[in-house]
Amino acid sequence: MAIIRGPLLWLSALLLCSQGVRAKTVTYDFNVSWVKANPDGLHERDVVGINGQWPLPVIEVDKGDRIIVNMYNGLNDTSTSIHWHGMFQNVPQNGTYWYHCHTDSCYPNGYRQALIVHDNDAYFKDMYDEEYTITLSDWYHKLMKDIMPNFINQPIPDAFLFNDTLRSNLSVEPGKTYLLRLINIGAFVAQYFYIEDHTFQIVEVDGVYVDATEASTLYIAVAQRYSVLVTMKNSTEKNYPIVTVADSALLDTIPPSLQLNNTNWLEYNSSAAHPEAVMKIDLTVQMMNLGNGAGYAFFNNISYTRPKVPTLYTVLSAGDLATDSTVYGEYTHPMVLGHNDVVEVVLNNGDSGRYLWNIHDQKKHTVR
Ligand SMILES: *[C@@H]1O[C@H](CO)[C@@H](O)[C@H](O)[C@H]1NC(C)=O
Ligand SMILES: *[C@@H]1O[C@H](CO)[C@@H](O)[C@H](O)[C@H]1NC(C)=O
Ligand SMILES: *[C@@H]1O[C@H](CO)[C@@H](O)[C@H](O)[C@H]1NC(C)=O
Ligand SMILES: *[C@@H]1O[C@H](CO)[C@@H](O)[C@H](O)[C@H]1NC(C)=O
Ligand SMILES: *[C@@H]1O[C@H](CO)[C@@H](O)[C@H](O)[C@H]1NC(C)=O
Ligand SMILES: *[C@@H]1O[C@H](CO)[C@@H](O)[C@H](O)[C@H]1NC(C)=O
Ligand SMILES: *[C@@H]1O[C@H](CO)[C@@H](O)[C@H](O)[C@H]1NC(C)=O
Ligand SMILES: *[C@@H]1O[C@H](CO)[C@@H](O)[C@H](O)[C@H]1NC(C)=O
Ligand SMILES: CC(=O)N[C@H]1CO[C@H](CO)[C@@H](O)[C@@H]1O
Repeated sequence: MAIIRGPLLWLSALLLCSQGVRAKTVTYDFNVSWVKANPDGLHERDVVGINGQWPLPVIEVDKGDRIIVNMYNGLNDTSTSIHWHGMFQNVPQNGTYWYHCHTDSCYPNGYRQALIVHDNDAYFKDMYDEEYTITLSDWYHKLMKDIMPNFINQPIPDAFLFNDTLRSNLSVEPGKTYLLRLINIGAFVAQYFYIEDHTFQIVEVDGVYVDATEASTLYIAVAQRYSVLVTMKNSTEKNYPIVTVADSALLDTIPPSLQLNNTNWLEYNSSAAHPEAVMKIDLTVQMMNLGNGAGYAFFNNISYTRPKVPTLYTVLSAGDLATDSTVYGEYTHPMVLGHNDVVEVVLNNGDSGRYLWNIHDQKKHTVR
């Protein structure tokens, strides 16, 4: 990491050295300056651009290459730097990394991007057809210099970006396998990542190859990277939501305008519908006896106790607290849903008996 103070200084950062015969030197000239961007469509702001552009360039090289970055600080008001996250420098490495500013909490001003070191020897090299790099991040409408002096706890983001935008389409072809390189380049919020009806194989974690491990959801903390292999379905009738869910446990308050769940799409067919992510509730029904010897019905191993005040009366009388699940009484285990939400309920009978299931006064659509 080097710090540039004078606006006329150029910095040369030598990143990797190699002994490899096919290795090459890749040179980038980065003029770092303020540019305008509005990645969430909600607010245009100053962001740190490179050569007048934002999103910033993804650095892509091959294992063993030497990277030389000449950086010019064209920011009119501040010092700056570049940090090569996860790179030891002078040691050949491969995999998924990122670069970011490391001066005065500056990187959430947009000065962060992926750095990919391709490896022809990777054990999964022949297991995919194409690759995509995708960044996740929490996004702020204010400049860091205006946020930093005013907060005691963590700041509350204004949006969550998917590759520096929202609602994007990853164009895919049926039957092909894609390597997705996922990087959380955010300031502090971890995010869940899943693709409806698709599982994947994790092959790299933070620049280290791992035995291919099947998973359906990832939890990606800030600065973490995962490479996953995803095989497409053979049919092109439907598009599938790629869902990111910000970990609300890390946020002190959640303003109603903050969209924690965001939908992007695996786009098999641009003319077909682009469905929104739906909330999924898995329920396993079982009958068991409790300590008093009596039989009870259980959902996911939790029995139900009738509340003192009937639930609908509480809904009508609780006002703003109606969406707070704790007001319905202990052991009633309510699930609070949003108005007009579409919810997928997966109902498993974990018992030897047969049971009917009724949802009072709701329209339901059985899919299977
Ligand atoms: C860097 O970019 C700024 C803003 O676009 C421009 O004014 C300046 O001349 C550039 N400087 C160099 C050395 O390229
Ligand atoms: C630096 O340039 C940005 C973008 O052009 C501008 O918004 C800001 O006011 C300038 N700051 C100073 C200290 O000149
Ligand atoms: C993500 O953004 C980077 C930078 O703009 C771009 O190079 C890359 O192709 C994007 N990834 C996808 C999947 O579109
Ligand atoms: C993805 O496709 C949908 C449906 O065509 C469209 O509404 C959306 O704007 C597209 N996203 C982007 C980033 O172009
Ligand atoms: C797609 O078709 C190929 C060839 O028939 C088959 O091997 C593969 O299992 C199918 N994939 C899926 C996800 O059904
Ligand atoms: C794409 O979707 C449209 C609209 O649902 C459908 O009519 C068309 O047959 C689909 N195309 C392919 C190649 O599956
Ligand atoms: C986000 O999605 C999760 C899981 O799908 C769900 O539990 C949660 O209620 C959703 N939250 C919002 C604000 O939509
Ligand atoms: C219920 O408890 C049993 C035994 O403790 C456990 O095997 C099972 O996974 C639990 N099921 C759910 C849905 O939590
Ligand atoms: C840091 C790291 O994961 N390096 C890997 C680079 O690639 C070779 C194989 O191609 C691995 O053996 C290294 O572990």
